[in-house]
Amino acid sequence: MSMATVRFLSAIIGQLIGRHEMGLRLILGNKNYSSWSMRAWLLLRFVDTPFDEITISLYVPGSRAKVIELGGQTGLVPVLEADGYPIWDTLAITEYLFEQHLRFGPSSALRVPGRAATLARFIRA
Ligand SMILES: N[C@@H](CCC(=O)N[C@@H](CS)C(=O)NCC(=O)O)C(=O)O
Repeated sequence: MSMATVRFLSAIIGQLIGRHEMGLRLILGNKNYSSWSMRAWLLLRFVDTPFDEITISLYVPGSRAKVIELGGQTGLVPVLEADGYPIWDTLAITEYLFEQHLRFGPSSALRVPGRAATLARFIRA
């Protein structure tokens, strides 16, 4: 059983027995080279919430396998592990942080017609 599976199962068991493992962990590449990593990191800094960082050396043998081992299903960074659950896409990370910190994000006028589409423009601009 992989470490990612163990973490996933222990998070579910923790929820079931009422032990809630809090915390955010961002798995990212070098911010100088990985703009996707930088975006997720900036969003986390922007919402002003504490998080741990794990930096992975990208584009070397085994780097994708390392990310997969840590829970990122595509092997790409960034991955945000939130309460034990890996969120492995920048847009999904953005949506999660938006749900947790409603003050962050585009103004309500910009949210229609589709929040995901709007957020996609917001982070990819
Ligand atoms: N759709 C992904 C794209 C992530 C992505 O392309 N990450 C690049 C770094 S900027 C990566 O992990 N590259 C490593 C590789 O290709 O092995 C997202 O939005 O997070």
